[in-house]
Amino acid sequence: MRITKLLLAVFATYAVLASAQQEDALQPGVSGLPVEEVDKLYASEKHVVFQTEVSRLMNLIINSLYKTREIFLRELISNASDALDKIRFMSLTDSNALASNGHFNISIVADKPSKTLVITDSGVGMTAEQLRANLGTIAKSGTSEFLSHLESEKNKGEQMNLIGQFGVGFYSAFLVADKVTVASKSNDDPDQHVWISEAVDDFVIAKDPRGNTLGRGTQITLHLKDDALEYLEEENLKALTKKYSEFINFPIYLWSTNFKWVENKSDAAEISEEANVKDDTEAAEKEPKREKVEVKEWELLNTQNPIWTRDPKEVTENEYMDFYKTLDKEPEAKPIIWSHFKGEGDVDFKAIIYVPERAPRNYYHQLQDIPHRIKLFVRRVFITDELGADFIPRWLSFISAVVDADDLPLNVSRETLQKHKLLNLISKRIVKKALDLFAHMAKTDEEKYAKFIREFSMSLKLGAIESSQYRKKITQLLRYPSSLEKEGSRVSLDAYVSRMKSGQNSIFYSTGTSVEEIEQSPFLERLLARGYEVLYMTEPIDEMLIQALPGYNGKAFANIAKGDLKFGDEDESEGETLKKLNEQYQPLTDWLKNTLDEHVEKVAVSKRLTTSPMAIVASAFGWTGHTERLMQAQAANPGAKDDFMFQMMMKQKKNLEINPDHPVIQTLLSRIEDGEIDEETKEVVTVLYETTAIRSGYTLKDVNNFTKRVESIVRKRLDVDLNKQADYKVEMAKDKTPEEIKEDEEKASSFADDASEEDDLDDTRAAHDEL
Ligand SMILES: *[C@@H]1O[C@H](CO)[C@@H](O)[C@H](O)[C@H]1NC(C)=O
Ligand SMILES: *[C@@H]1O[C@H](CO)[C@@H](O)[C@H](O)[C@H]1NC(C)=O
Ligand SMILES: *[C@@H]1O[C@H](CO)[C@@H](O)[C@H](O)[C@H]1NC(C)=O
Ligand SMILES: *[C@@H]1O[C@H](CO)[C@@H](O)[C@H](O)[C@H]1NC(C)=O
Ligand SMILES: CC(=O)N[C@H]1CO[C@H](CO)[C@@H](O)[C@@H]1O
Repeated sequence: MRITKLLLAVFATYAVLASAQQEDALQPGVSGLPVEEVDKLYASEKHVVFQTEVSRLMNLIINSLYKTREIFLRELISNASDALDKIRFMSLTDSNALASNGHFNISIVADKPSKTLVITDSGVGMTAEQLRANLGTIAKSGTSEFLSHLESEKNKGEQMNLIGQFGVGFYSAFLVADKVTVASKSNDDPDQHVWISEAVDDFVIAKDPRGNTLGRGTQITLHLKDDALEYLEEENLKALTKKYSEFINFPIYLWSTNFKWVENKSDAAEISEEANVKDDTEAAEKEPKREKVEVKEWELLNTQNPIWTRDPKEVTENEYMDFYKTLDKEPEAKPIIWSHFKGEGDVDFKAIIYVPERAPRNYYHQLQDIPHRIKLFVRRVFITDELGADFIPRWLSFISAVVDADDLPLNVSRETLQKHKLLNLISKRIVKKALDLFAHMAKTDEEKYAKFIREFSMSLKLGAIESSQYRKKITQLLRYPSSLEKEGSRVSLDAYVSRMKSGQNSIFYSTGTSVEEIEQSPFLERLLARGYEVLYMTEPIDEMLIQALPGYNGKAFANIAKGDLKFGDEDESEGETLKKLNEQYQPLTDWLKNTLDEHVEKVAVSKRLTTSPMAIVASAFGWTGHTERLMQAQAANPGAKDDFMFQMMMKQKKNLEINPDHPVIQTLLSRIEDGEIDEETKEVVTVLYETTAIRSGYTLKDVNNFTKRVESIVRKRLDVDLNKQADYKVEMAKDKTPEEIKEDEEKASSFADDASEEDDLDDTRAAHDEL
């Protein structure tokens, strides 16, 4: 009992001493402007109103991110890290840049008595003008649209993601603080200034009454809300830093309390002085040898041994996954595979490249200006993350990577750097490595690879089109569903070629919007019946890809809906047979050509069909039904449909093929031979042609006439007079009564009132917040 009491007394003494000691030991640069001074300035200085967008943004952040408010620390640390990156980059060409402050660090001090959390960096700092511009306005164009989008967004995850991408994370400080003070000193401003705000409406900027305490850098003091005092606890700060900021490249220090065991030897007095602790209780008599002493000191929170410089064998899977989060801005994104490697030889570098599990949001809509996720370092100094499409071709822009080059000069500008030949070499290595990584995945993990293909086959196809250099390698990576393996995208061109039949010289493929649609196509009939495999191409980009590919391993691609179909095993007798059939059916083909002259260029006996009476085939250079529909969809822009090529291709007549084994065709032939052709036969044949067009993937140019013809056939079949019209009676609708007119007008004006009332509401809400 007595001992406990004594211990308590001892601890109380420690606590008092420790807090006294904290003030003593803290360097002047890392404690915030005292609260009284802040209040004095805030009361006396002129208030500047925020740009409307900033107020809106702050409201949005405060109202929507409450549940994840701990991210404020990540945002402030990453802002500090950016500022450090900037000054380090500047110092490469300006040796004086560091004279004002030679440190590169981020420090965090939690001060419980004043309820403040102080985050200081020795980064580039801001001038008074920059404070005003950076923390009072949002310079990016399109801010209003961006905000409207965010405000209408229901998904909180997406909001954070977008806010992070917009570089406005600083304002998340107001999630936990009701007042924020930013002191900053830039090399370009003789004075250190403070920016103070209580969010939403306005801020003040004033000369820092302390003078220049930072040397250079920025110090953010959060005056924490009463419900956010948990962020003063060291354990919480450590855990958050570990969770979100482990891979920051600069040391992050926390002013923290640690216990040390001190040996009480003969010269005890000296030790006690060192530990700044006096202990003259009786407890010391009972345990004279060792004692626990509380000390305040800087504790390093991150290892900043960059993960890419470490031996891959010593990096855990979790570390790779966590590091990925620093590259990819999507909050939920995960990598599906990665490669950590070293480039050696003509250029030395270390890199980690990651393939994301999913394509980034809207990836295929903004391929032109997709933000690249490649960070370039030179000997661990961050240089840029804006390398652009010169570095990683746009078809590969879905990968994230960190690259640290050994031999690049540090003192060149970012612009000249982009054209540097060593960077070119690195770029080539990265592309090659990425392709190897995909190939490795294909070989070792079929399931993973299928997932990858589902997300990125469009990118690979784009790559095969755009990059002649890697075309062969990329083509090997492609996968298609086929008549033999419909599920998923399984069949590689290599597998297809290995399964080809004797004499087969072409890779047969068919295009359509889905596997189901293609399977209905008449073109497949004989090929499948004879056991040939057909690739099913369902992505619009496939058509372009085939045009870019000369073939694969000496085999040409053959669209089964186009031109002459050659199986490859035809012998002379077959040619003879076909010739004879064509002669035999000439009366019918001539007659069909005449009857369908408007649509048809050529009519011939088909080699493709087994069960359908006829099919419409595009000429070798014409558009298949599927292509035609794609082109029509693409020609949605005004004017595009008047394009000469488009018009010409759309008007191009088709080839009609008939099935000599089909009873309808045989009957038609004998009727013609017997001279038994009448108008009705013509009508029926026209309808047959039109349904064939639909099955062959074409759209009808004249749906009206088609329905009329069908109705006429139905009438004949049912014995209904062709000229008899429907007998109907209708009553004319009456005009609106004056009462109805009035009612509608009232509705219209009250609708307008609603809208203005909403605006009023917004204003009152803002006014309320002001109080
Ligand atoms: C961090 O940098 C500041 C200068 O901004 C310096 O005073 C301080 O000693 C540094 N902290 C550590 C732990 O090195
Ligand atoms: C060390 O021990 C001596 C005697 O045992 C005691 O007088 C002294 O106060 C102790 N010093 C500390 C720091 O505890
Ligand atoms: C960069 O540094 C190298 C040597 O370190 C020097 O030869 C070169 O002139 C410098 N270039 C610039 C643009 O300062
Ligand atoms: C529709 O049919 C009528 C009569 O058969 C014909 O005159 C007309 O040209 C057809 N319209 C089109 C667009 O083909
Ligand atoms: C140095 C630095 O990157 N500062 C940024 C911190 O955050 C504000 C607001 O988000 C930016 O405007 C600054 O540029």
